Amino acid sequence: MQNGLLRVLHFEGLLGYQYIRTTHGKQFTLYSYHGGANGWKVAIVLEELSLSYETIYLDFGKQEHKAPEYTKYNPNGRIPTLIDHHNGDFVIWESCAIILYLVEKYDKDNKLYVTDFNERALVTQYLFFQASGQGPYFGQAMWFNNYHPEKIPTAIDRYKNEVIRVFGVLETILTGKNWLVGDKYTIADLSFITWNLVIDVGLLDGFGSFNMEKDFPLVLKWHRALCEIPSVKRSLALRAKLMAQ
Ligand SMILES: N[C@@H](CCC(=O)N[C@@H](CS)C(=O)NCC(=O)O)C(=O)O
Repeated sequence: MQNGLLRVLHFEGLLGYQYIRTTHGKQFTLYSYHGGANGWKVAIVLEELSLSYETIYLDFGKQEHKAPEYTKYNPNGRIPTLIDHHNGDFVIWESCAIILYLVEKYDKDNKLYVTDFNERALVTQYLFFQASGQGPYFGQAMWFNNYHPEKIPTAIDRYKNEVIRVFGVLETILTGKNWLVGDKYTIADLSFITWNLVIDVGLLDGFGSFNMEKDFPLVLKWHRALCEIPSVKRSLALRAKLMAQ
């Protein structure tokens, strides 16, 4: 198990962040939220690259992600944010930009990246697709289905249909291949994992004629294969543990 997963820190207040940031001795500080999808995307890549990091889980209930002590790093007031203490405390946010930064700077063997120029462009294409086409729509589907104070059937249907449409796009892309780009998994594949977890939370159960196994077998196979990667397994197990607390 890598460094970042060994310790889960609980803070009484934001002052603790500054303290831990300068004392934990790891290369990176990752600001995250245990229940969110996007912070785990970064944790998975840090784990895969065996980079040392300390995760600070913000308390959304206390609005810590909107407090100035955090928005001085990320003016968007969302997680994740990564600080690279080996690069002059360089601060970067937006999960796909973070994982691109990590592979470009630290993945010397291209374990999670590719060398060919066109293939790199395709990795970027899929990262944009994930960040603009998958994450926000899957997130809205979860929000309107599970958390919005009123039940608005048109909003629920709109976003559930979009989840199904995106699965359809991925099914087409994966036809005849195992991974999105080239012959191995890259950050492009890893970026989709945490939102694809909606497959197992019953979001689409009973919705129209939706049937994951029948309609999107390649997406399911791809997602299951990604979830079997040891670093992914570790991150998802920690996520499940923290969410159960
Ligand atoms: N496109 C951003 C999305 C970030 C995002 O929406 N993060 C969620 C948690 S997964 C968040 O911070 N939500 C709090 C809020 O919206 O106030 C990324 O990929 O980093």
